[in-house]
Amino acid sequence: MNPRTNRSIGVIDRYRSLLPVDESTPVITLGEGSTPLIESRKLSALLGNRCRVFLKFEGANPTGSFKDRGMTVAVSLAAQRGATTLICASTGNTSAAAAAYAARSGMRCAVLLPAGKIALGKIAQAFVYGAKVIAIDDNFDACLNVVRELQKEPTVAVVNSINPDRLEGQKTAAFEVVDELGDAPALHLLPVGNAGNITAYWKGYQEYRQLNRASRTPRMVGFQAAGAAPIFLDRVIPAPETAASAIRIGNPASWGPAKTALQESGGAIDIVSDDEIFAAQRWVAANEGVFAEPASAASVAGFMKCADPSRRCSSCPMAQLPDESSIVLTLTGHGLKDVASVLDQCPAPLKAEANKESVLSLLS
Ligand code: AN7
Repeated sequence: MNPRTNRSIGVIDRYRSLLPVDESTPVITLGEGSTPLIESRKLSALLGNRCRVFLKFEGANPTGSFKDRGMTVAVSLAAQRGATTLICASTGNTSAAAAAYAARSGMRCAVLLPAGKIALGKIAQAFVYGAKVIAIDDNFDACLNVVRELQKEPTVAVVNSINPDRLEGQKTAAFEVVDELGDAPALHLLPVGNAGNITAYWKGYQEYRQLNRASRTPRMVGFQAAGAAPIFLDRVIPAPETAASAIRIGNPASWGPAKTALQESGGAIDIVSDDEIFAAQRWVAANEGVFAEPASAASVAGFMKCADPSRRCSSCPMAQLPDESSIVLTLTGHGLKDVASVLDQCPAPLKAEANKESVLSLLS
């Protein structure tokens, strides 16, 4: 494996020749990318140790999610083109990243959020980074429709993933996986909301294959929350519902490209229930020390489903894996973004007196 690149370098400087930037692009970065790829022997054990399983922990990005990779590219290019205001619709993480990179660049930022449906950490980020926070009494899909109408406004840059610069930045996560493993994995699992990230990873893997930096491309496997599963069900979901608020999306922006990625890669899309998501979130925190937000845990929940012959579907890509294969799961965002959803399920802490005996009696 290659040693990781210096973390203070952002993805534009790490992968400049593969990104749509030039010498005059002002690089607006927070040192995003180069996130940990953590081997999980306990997940490998669920497959009888036939394969090696890795967690790409995107919660380690500067604003706590993978969105920073796309935002550094989108905001740098928006600045180069003379934009003065950034705007996005968001289930939370895009708005946090947009607000931070706007602050860094000196641009203004407005974020359209579905009222009452954003994890508190993400709202706090948008406020503290200085964005104008606009709550819309409707769901994310409605917010995105408003943003689409604002696309033609002069000096405004839309930084949702309908902006192709976002996906260019996000594809760098696939580059990092190959650089670290020495080749592409056999399978790549990730949660799917707007389907931009699965599209971006697929683009990155294909580009590395064409450059001969990888000998193959992985099968892409996406997981949607059961109550917000438009791609799995192949129809728009007008009122999507899931406690994994980041992926509460009924009409994904990158639906078409994601279907292409699934087909071309020989991959699959499946669903996981909210109960499976929260169980997986606790499992990966308690067993591997990695705290990911609920939406991110959809990839762990999905892995667990596919690792279980009694629960996976007949065409599951995990059923046909050669021994020694590598499997990568992206954990898209940090668990600290949404502590309320965890605290809801926490028991009260144990109580002890302020002395050794009292504490020891609780440890036996
Ligand atoms: C943690 O922030 O759509 O399939 O507005 O925050 O590329 O949409 C977030 C999505 C997965 C889904 N995990 O990725 C937004 C937003 C986390 C996320 C997804 C999101 P896409």
